[in-house]
Amino acid sequence: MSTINAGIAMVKVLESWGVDHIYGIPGGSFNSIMDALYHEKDQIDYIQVRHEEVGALAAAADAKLTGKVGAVFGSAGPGATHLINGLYDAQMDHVPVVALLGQVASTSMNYTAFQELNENPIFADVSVYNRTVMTPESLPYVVDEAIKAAYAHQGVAVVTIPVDFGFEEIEWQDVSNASTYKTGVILPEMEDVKAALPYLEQAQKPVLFIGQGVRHGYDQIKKFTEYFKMPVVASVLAKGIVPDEDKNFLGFAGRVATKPANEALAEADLILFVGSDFPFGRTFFNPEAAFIQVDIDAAKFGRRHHTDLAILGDGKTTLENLVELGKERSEDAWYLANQENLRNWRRWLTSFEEPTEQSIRPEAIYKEINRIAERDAIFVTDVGNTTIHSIRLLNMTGEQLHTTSGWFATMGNGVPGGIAAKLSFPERQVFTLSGDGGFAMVMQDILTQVSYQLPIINVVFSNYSFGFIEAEQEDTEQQKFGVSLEQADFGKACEALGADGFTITHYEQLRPAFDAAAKSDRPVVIDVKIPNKRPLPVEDLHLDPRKYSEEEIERFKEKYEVHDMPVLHEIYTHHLSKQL
Ligand SMILES: Cc1ncc(C[n+]2csc(CCOP(=O)(O)OP(=O)(O)O)c2C)c(N)n1
Ligand SMILES: [Mg+2]
Repeated sequence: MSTINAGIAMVKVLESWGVDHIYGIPGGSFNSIMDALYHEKDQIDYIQVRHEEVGALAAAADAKLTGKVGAVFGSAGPGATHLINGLYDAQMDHVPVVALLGQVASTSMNYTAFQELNENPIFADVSVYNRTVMTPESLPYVVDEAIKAAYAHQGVAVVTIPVDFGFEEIEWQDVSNASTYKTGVILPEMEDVKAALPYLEQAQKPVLFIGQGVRHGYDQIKKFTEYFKMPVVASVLAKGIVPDEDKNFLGFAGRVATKPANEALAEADLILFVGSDFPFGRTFFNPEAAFIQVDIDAAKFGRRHHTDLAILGDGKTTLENLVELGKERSEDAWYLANQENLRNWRRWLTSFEEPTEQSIRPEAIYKEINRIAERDAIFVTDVGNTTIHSIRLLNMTGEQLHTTSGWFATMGNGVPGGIAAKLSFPERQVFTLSGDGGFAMVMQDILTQVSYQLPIINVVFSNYSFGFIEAEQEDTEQQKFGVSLEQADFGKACEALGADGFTITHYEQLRPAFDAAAKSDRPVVIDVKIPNKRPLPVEDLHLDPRKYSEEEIERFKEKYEVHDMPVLHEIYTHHLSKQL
């Protein structure tokens, strides 16, 4: 009988599932597994982060970008509880992550030992699998079960490991199920697909809404929108699936959103909602619209809008089937009006790219990012006004990837996501885009980028404010309170951490800094000082003469510098009159 160290046997299970790096910070309760990671260091990279939350957010980002299970650990007590934010991010964006937690030795457990936490209840809510290992022999088995559960339920699997078990010798057995693991797609029933056809025929103002469930489905989406002549809107997590230049891609709905998308959804008489759980449907979708929902998870049907027809099955296949079976629609006023509304919107955005005043607008910064971005670059955006800017202004090619903390929307996901992107895709160019609030939450991990020599371009948008929340305080007419931020020179600070640092206060400095970033083979931090101006609140546009007085409209236009952007209704009416 051959034997093996239980910790090493467990790490080999991780390897069998293709885990090639794991984030964490060691601690006394994790020493046996650290030793196992040392022995397996040629197969799996240990990535030392400077805060466990960064490790957990990075593991979640790995999973979002690759579809593969992300891995992270934390030592008993504080190391473990530091993981919580990243694990919730994985849970809420539905991606597989395995988290290993240190625990005091089995012989000390339940003696109220130093750093001993009852970890299972703490991690119960965030996880789809949550066990404390009970014997050294079961350690590899439990981790295999955990990873299977993480994949099967697209969620977080937590394994708590009493430190002594990792030091034991156990009988060698290959317990991994990685090589036989199977997933499948649920295909839609043809009857359900056929039931959708009359809706498509009768609709006058149809909109396709896609979520991350239609990832890699651009071919199907493009064919569908062009065949049925309808515009398409995406959830934020689906940014990048449809290239931003597509003539029918109206952008995003809600507050982190675009004008053409919100307007189309408010006016639509049919919404085909595919592979999404977009949470704000009841606010932004026309409540009267007919609604067809396509999803592989029946629990999501009807959650966001009354549903006339539910199609249980894969989104891409459903779109393909509809094109095969349905009648082509011809270009109509709705189709053309949405394209025109979109062109106006894009023209309006680009009108701010050139300097007209001394302060630097985000549009000018994104112009630089788009200029130096490689065809397959990866972008990770933090949470705040920067998310609004990224979804509006990143001009993605279709080969590029974008992610953020979509549902949990935790600040501080940018720098960790950048680390994950570069480790998972070392050959691809990586950007992180953060506000000054989000960046300061995790900026210590620029040190991680430095110590692993990860060339990541980190852009900080410094408006000296929790801008996104300041806008909310404005909306509710309360005092601005607790939202202004200390001014810091992040370029200089990060240079002191070992990165290439730039702090930009004038337009002329922008281009050289981005040129240098494009060439650098080291982590770069570009801190750009921007005015504390609120992005156009497309969730509450005061532009429609049917709803607002002329004075209200003028005041709104002046405040947000709106020009040459009639509302969709006006454009549509104009196209209708041309058709007659
Ligand atoms: C961890 C966390 N804390 C608080 C919030 C609430 N919140 C959402 S956006 C935001 C402000 C973000 O500020 P900053 O990073 O400077 O970006 P800005 O909006 O100024 O561009 C806050 C506090 C959050 N989403 N996550
Ligand atoms: Mg800010």
